[in-house]
Amino acid sequence: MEEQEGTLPQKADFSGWYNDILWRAEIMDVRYPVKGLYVWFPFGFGIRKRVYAILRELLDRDHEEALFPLLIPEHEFMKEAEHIKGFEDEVYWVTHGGTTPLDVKLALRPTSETAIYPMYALWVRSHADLPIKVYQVVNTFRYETKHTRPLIRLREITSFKEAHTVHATWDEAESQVETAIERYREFYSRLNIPVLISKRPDWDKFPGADYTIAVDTIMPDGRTLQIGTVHHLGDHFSKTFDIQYEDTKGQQQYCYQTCYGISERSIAALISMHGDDKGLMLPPEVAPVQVVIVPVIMKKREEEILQAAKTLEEELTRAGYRVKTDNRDIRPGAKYYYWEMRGVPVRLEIGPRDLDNDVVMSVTRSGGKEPLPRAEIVAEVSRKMTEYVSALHERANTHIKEHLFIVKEQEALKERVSKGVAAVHWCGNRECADRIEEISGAGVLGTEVRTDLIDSSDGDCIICGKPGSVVTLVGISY
Ligand code: A5A
Ligand code: ZN
Repeated sequence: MEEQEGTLPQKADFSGWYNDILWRAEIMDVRYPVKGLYVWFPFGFGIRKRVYAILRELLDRDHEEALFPLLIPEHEFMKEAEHIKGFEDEVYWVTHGGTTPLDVKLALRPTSETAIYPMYALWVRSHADLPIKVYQVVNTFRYETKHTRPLIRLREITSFKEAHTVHATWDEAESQVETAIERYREFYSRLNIPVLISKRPDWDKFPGADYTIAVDTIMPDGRTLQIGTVHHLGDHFSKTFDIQYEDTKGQQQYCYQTCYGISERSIAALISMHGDDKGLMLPPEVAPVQVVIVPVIMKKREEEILQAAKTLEEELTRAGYRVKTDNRDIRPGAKYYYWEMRGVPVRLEIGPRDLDNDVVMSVTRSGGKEPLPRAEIVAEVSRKMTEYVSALHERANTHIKEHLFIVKEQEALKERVSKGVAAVHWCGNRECADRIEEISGAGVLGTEVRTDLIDSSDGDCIICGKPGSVVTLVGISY
């Protein structure tokens, strides 16, 4: 890799920090010559692989993974009116095979409802075929016109996990929505990313859905990032694509459906939530390297030190850790900098004095230096990992608490949303929402907020004063 010049901007300058850390920590190479398309470096892909292993693990409990084609014929894509309206400006079309114009234009999937549901119409025959719970992890294409950003707003989403379920009744689909929300909550809890879950206002729901529940987090600069959505599709698509089952009485019935998705925005949130001025801080579960060993060489005892490092590496590897010994011929300081940037949870230094004392010096990425007895290194590293995960958890929760404000006065709204998310009372009327957005310069994110961070009892609408209004999140989104 190239020699790295300069230093990482402070995290307080979030946008500078974010752009810089992507190449300094070797996550994404942004130099690919098409706007909105980026390259995963091997190190970044190692993180992605582990994050998506968690997602797969959670879904594989009761879903099945499948794979549908990238290309969607125009006539299928154009079937569901709301869905078309929502996506037509964002679709890439394949119009030629070589120099020959195609008879049927083909859309690059912006999402796969119209690829999957014609097949579901063939798969579903009777009530015995239900429910269907299938997911895939694929690339999708959206011609985004808002400012594109690596991992956040892509034109090729490379890591689109979409689940599509089919049920006999509206209620069963609703209960699947709840299951999906719980899975997403669990996923983000494994990554130590606190989330705000709420119901999107009607005008902001997924095109073709009955309703949409969104998962948001708050980025370091106070803006929100939507990192997952769960949609109740009702019977809109089953009527369009003719997905029917024969019930126990021999009657044909339309199915009810849900879909839910997560993209590499989950990785953007991971990087942003936990990183600091020195670089990444990765939860051990997704860190490509969990322990780095840095031998601090003194010429006279070089062999002895390297041998000790090797034994250490073997022992920790046997215990199941992903360990790397950095034997490069560069200054220890440069090695510390390098691995701190890449978010390695625990660093072990071993030099002549440590050998004499039968210890290893440990430095935890969240702070703290401590000599560990050589003989109990596996148990001691495990203790360090636990400490580190608690520190990540603590820092992330503090961040959310410090960026979530209960706002009762219109006058305070604009200032509050410049720093984070405002929780206000809103009566549900569009005019009041418009007014909230006008005053604040932010968006109404959602209602029916599922969090214990704030009191969610009803109150007076911040605009019209109507009593019994629901708590609503307002924020500036990415
Ligand atoms: N079929 C459903 C699941 C769907 O497409 N939902 S969605 O449009 O809301 O997308 C799912 C998730 O993908 C969003 O919640 C968001 O986190 C992510 N996403 C959407 N557009 C994206 C883009 N251009 N770049 C990166 N992630 C994106
Ligand atoms: Zn109102």
